[in-house]
Amino acid sequence: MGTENKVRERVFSGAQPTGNMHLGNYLGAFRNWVKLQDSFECIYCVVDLHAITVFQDPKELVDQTREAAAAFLAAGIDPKESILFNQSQVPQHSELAWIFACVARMGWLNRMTQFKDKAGKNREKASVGLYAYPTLMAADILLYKASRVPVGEDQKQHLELTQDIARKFNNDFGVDYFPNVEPVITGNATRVMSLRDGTKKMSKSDPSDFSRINLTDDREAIARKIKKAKTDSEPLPDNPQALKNRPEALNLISIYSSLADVSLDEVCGRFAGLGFSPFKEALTELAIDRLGPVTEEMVRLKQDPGYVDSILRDGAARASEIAERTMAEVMEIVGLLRP
Ligand code: AQP
Repeated sequence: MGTENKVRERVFSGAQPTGNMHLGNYLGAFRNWVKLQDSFECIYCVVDLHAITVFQDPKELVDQTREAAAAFLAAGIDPKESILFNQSQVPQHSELAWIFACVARMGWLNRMTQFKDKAGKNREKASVGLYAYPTLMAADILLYKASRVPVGEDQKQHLELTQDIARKFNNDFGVDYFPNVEPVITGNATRVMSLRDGTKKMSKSDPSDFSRINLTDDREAIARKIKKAKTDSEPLPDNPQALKNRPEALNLISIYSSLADVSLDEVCGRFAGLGFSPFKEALTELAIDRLGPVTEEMVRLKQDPGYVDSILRDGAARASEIAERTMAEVMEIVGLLRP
């Protein structure tokens, strides 16, 4: 069914083209996005303007943008069903972000933990864009008046800020214009952790390639990384509660549970009392089985940039129709003259 026939709630989500898409993006985001296509009008965006809040090599950024779009497609996003585009092709994202920068309060942004994590001790040297990132994210979502946003656990705070911005905008201007936005956080792997350190999020920007499984990794690479994944010396427990102080074990068991679509209890039941070696073998087999079709499609799409570009161009044209309408209405509400 085409998007024009759906009178359903709208879903928006995005991912930054900042490097290799990984298992965390797949389990925490893409796989859930695919499921939502049947029930909602979905808009999925490669958020390249977010990516440049940290310096990106221009030549690499172009390739990374195509690669991110390829990851969406390989995971099962259907570009006929959903709108798939890259953010910078629709300039209204930046326009609305400015208006939201004037609505959001400094105190709200000062509380954002992702900025503190990413800026680290070098806060004075971080870009203004990195600080204002959540106002652009609010614009991405509200430009399409999306009411559901599927994300990993890490984005929850930014979504709360989006809700605050929508409420304040409606309040300040005495309108009931932007909808309430609900985060959709599902699955057993809402926060996939690094394979080298179970207390750190699996991330594209981690300098160690062994910390993550990339969606471009072949079977050998997947097997090597799981084999080398950090564990502890205890056998696997018979219940998930016993994993409380064992972050690496919890991470691997959560990954298994998510890939196999079974509960943590069931995974513990299957492997209770065994060492990590047989568990890792089973996890490797499962990961290769589930990720194989995705990684093969990624490789195929990487060889066809013209096709990926045409999908992004078409998606941007469809997104622009909605974005132009919203922006015209917002400018009228705010009192910005357009003779
Ligand atoms: N480790 C993760 N576990 C579960 N979900 C995750 N997501 C990202 N990492 C994990 C979810 O994937 C979507 C796209 O995220 P993103 O790539 O735009 O931003 P990010 O969260 O900043 O990802 P990275 O890998 O950590 O990128 P860098 O290193 O560039 O900052 C989001 O829904 C996110 O929740």
